[in-house]
Amino acid sequence: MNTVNALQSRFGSENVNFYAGPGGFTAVKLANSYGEAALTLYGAHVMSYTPAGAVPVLWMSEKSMFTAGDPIRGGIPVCWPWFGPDVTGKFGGHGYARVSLWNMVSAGQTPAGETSVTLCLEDKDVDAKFAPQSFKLELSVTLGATLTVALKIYNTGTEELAYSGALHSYFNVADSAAIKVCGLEDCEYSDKVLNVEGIQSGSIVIDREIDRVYRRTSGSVNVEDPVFNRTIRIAKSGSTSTVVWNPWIEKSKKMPDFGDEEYHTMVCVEAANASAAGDDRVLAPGAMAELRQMISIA
Ligand code: TA6
Repeated sequence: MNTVNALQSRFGSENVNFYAGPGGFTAVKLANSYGEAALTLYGAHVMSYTPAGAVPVLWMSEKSMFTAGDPIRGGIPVCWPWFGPDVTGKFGGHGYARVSLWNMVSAGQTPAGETSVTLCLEDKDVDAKFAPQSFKLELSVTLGATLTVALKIYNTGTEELAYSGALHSYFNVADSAAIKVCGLEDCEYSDKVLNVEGIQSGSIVIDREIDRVYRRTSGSVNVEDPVFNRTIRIAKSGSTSTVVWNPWIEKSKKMPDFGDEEYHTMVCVEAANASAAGDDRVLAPGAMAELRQMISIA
């Protein structure tokens, strides 16, 4: 039972409060001395993250949909078991995890005063049309000096489980044309806009549509925002591919759930297991893998 009252009585505390979120999906707000974050059980989707005394770190489109079957535009979409288009062409991009209803597993406080929740999704919870293999996902969100989002993938079946995925994080910036995305210098990338391969020269500046999958990346990425006078630091583990995306002018106009001018205030930096970078995974029966992103500001 995923009702607000049932979950509040079982998992709620002064730091963990459930509420009727956007679209009527049950959501949960985490709050402590470090700041606030909120996620909806729909897609186990982190919708917001605001460190204490700071400007929100995650971005959410004012035109995002919150309807069953449609992805949320902003926050941290959990893309799994495929990142990018569905190879069969039968389903939408970026997998079914982000359009499925997850279940609460646990909530609690760490001795350091961090607040953590864990949600899960299993093959039995997924619409049969996707014909999911046996799997279990657990998404843990920990609000502390860093927001840590960890996706554990368990192969609960007897066959190998092949997948790709991403934590498709949308970051809030004052002016995307003024930021620098640093940390991917000299990395090879596939440019999905120009359909070329390249090597990153210097930091990334946003002056056009950018949709790049960077390969053999393991370090952190910094989004330097001179207008908000801050740097968003994005570290990761369990990934060797990083995606950077801004739709810019024309693509923004083509997306109904994305305001025509909203490209000015966002950039996606994604911890991925992207097949375009050879970073898709195969999990042996009984094995577990984790994809993790750690977000902080300085
Ligand atoms: O991560 C970048 C990307 O793959 C872009 O190609 C763009 O399609 C974006 O994801 C958004 O995808 P969505 O299916 O959420 O509209």
